[in-house]
Formats: sequence, structure tokens, C-alpha cells
Amino acid sequence: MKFDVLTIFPEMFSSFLRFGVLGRAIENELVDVGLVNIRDFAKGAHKTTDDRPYGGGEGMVMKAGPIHRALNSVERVNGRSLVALLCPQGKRLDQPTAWELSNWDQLILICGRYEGVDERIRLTSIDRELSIGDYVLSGGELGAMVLMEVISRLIPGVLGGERSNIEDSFEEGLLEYPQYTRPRVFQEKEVPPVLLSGDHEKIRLWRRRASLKRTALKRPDLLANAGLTSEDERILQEIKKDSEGP
Ligand code: 4FN
Repeated sequence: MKFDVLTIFPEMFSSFLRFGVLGRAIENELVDVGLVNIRDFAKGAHKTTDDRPYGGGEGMVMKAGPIHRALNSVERVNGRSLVALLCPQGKRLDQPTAWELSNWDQLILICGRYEGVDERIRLTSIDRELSIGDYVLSGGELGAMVLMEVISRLIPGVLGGERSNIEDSFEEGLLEYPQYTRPRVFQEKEVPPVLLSGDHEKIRLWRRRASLKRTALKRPDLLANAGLTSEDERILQEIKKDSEGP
């Protein structure tokens, strides 16, 4: 996967790209990231990337020219290349969308600043609008980082052996079961005895039940799209019955 990020703040990405799963994926050449400084494509002595909005009003708007020229400077991998604008209008990123995006060979990510980008960029150059959530940000850069992190983890070879239960349960659309490690007792709270029993089938059922219970309690919206087995349905009925008790 090749990511190309267009931003006026490329330095924001340098430490993010050096660490963790994504840092290693880049080292192993499973992922490549190009950073394009939009300012390098600005004109005039001041290299301005923004200007006052037509019609007046507060704030500044990112000029179309520099973004357009920055985009033209990016080498397109081939036909499997998508240009995405990170912005609040976009479809909210979720795990199924991340899977779909992971099928492209190149994602070109444009990060807005100020009050956003000149509308003509949307009209001429954008294939997709993507959002990471419904809150106010100062720029699209954190969106681009979230997107690169989420998608990188789905690329074969990136997670290696550490494909965790977080992935497995979330791929099924459920929350994770509770985790414990030593010590066995912490501030009078004990590890559930079943986890010390060595009975792997009992442990599997306990964990499944805990995942389902957590999801039903904290994120019931996730259950609608979860891939529930008939065993899961049975466990959920049990959980419901238990909570109805006197
Ligand atoms: N944000 C909202 C409504 C109106 C404006 C914003 C907002 C950065 C350039 C866009 C925001 C959220 C998720 C990029 C937010 C994202 C951005 C994102 C983003 C500066 C203009 C702006 C109703 C969502 C609260 C600022 C709602 N994912 N404007 O944040 O780029 O990627």
C-alpha cells in the first residue's frame, strides 16, 4: 500500500510514522508513505496556501492551485489509486470501510486546514470524502494518521504473529472480553477462577459470554451488525434471562 499525504504540516507525521506497527510495516516495505508539503507548490514570495473567502466572513480558505499542483506531483501507482479528502462531510470511517479501502494500491490523502479547501478541489480532484468522527478538529492530519494506522493493520504481513483478539473480536463486530495478568489478586480484586482452571473449552465459553455481555451492555448498536452464531444467540438469551432475575 502506498499512502501519499498532502499537508501544510508534514512534520506532524514524522514520529507517528517511526513507531509501532506502522513504523515496522514501513521498515519492512509493506507500506510506503510519501509526504507532500502543499506549501512547496504555493506561488509568490510568501508561498501562501490560504486566502480570504469570497463573500466575506471569518477565517481563511485553502487555495485550490497549490493543492491541485501538489496532487499532480504525486506519481500515480496505476489504476488502483484513490484520492480522498479528510473532512467532516465524509462517510465516517469504520472497520468495514477500512477493509474496502485496503484493497486500493494507493491512497492519496488530502488534509485540510483553516476553514477548509476551495470547493473546486472537491469538484475536480476528489474521489472520496472520509471522516474519522463527529467532532471538531483543527486539520485533517489526525484523520490521515488514523486512516493509515487502521488500514495498515489489514495489509497481509503487517501484523505478523500478533494478530490479537482485539482484531478477532472486532472483526466479528464485538467488544473484547476482559483481560487479566499477574498478580492474581490486585487491590482485593481476584482473577476469575475459570481463567486459572486450564479448561480451555470452559475458558472459550466464558470469554465469548463476556464479549457478548459487554457488547450488549455498552455498545448494543454493534450487535445488529455482528456475525452472531446460534451459540451466540443462545448465550445472549441466557444473559438477558440472568439480568431479569429478582
Ligand atoms: N475538520 C463539524 C462540523 C463542521 C466543521 C467541523 C470541523 C479541519 C479544515 C475541516 C473533522 C472531523 C473529522 C478530517 C466539524 C476531519 C475533520 C475529520 C476536519 C480544518 C476544515 C476541519 C459536525 C463534525 C462536529 C474543521 C462536526 N476526519 N472543521 O472539524 O478536517 O477527517
